[in-house]
Amino acid sequence: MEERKKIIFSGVKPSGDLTLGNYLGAIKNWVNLQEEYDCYFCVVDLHAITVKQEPKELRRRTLEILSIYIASGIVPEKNTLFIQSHVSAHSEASWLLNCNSYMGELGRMTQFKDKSQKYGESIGAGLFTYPVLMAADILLYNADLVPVGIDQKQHLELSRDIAERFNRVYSPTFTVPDAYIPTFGAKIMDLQDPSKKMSKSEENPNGYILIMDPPEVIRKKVSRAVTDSIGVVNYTDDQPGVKNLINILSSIKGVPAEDIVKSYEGLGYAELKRDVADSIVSELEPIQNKVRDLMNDKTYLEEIYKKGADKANYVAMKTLRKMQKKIGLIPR
Ligand code: AQP
Repeated sequence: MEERKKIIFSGVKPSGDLTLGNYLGAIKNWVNLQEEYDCYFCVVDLHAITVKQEPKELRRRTLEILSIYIASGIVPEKNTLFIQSHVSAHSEASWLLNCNSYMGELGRMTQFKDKSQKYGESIGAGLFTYPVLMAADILLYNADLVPVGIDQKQHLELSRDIAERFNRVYSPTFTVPDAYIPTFGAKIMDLQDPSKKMSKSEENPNGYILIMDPPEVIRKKVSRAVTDSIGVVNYTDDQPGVKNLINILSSIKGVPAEDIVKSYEGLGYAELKRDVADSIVSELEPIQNKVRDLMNDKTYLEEIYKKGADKANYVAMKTLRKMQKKIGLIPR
């Protein structure tokens, strides 16, 4: 009998234009995993609306992210590519799991704590329950593995807790998922403030590189990246700006940081920045060209996301029905 392929679920939210952090921490790694796993790659638009979105921009970004997935090398025929809001089971399962989650565990999420500092009392309730929707996304497909950057590790651990609790209370229902954190590029930092992660909702555009930034903009942003006055290329926490540049290079080239450091003996930050900019441009330029082509072919994109939604819906509904039945809801 043919062994079942292990299942992967992952997604990116269209809350802003995607950064190099989203690419290196998530999408680039998916490309390598698609052969070995049965993959569900989702544009998680319901997560994006946890903060205010301009409707027209949200629509554009949703399709652009789908295009970025494909342009980065995710093959639509081999994987299930879909838009989260097209599969209503995500919202329904999220409610059922909300009723099995605790305020205390959600209040401990560092992303919520960080964001609540920014929004204060007017923070949206959706930002509080966001990790439960994320658990629903993952558990509906019985994902074995969830490739994410380090920033999402805590949310994934909560998904595991929620799955284990449901399994204990109502009998085994969900696969308990594992995080898959990439060896290189798991946390790309802000170019202007390397103590915080590169984020698409950051206000200072010099802090991030967008996947769709033109080459000259990429070069300018890298040349302005904050370093230090030490002047020697070292991979150490005392030089967080330089460490971040090495991490970017290491992630794009797939070479360990120590090897990169060795190759800069006797060289300075100018050479390092030049090489980092060159490597980002050569990695992103072909992707950008394909994205532009795909964005001009809305019929093709529609075909992909409709097919994806049909397939995802079938699997997700099966799990949702199981959940409803175990909880005691009467089947129609
Ligand atoms: N800086 C980063 N380095 C490595 N991985 C990262 N990811 C995000 N930023 C970095 C990974 O990208 C995937 C998708 O993330 P998301 O869009 O769902 O949410 P996020 O983690 O909250 O990303 P942002 O860019 O920081 O969005 P905003 O600013 O809107 O909150 C995840 O796997 C994440 O780990």
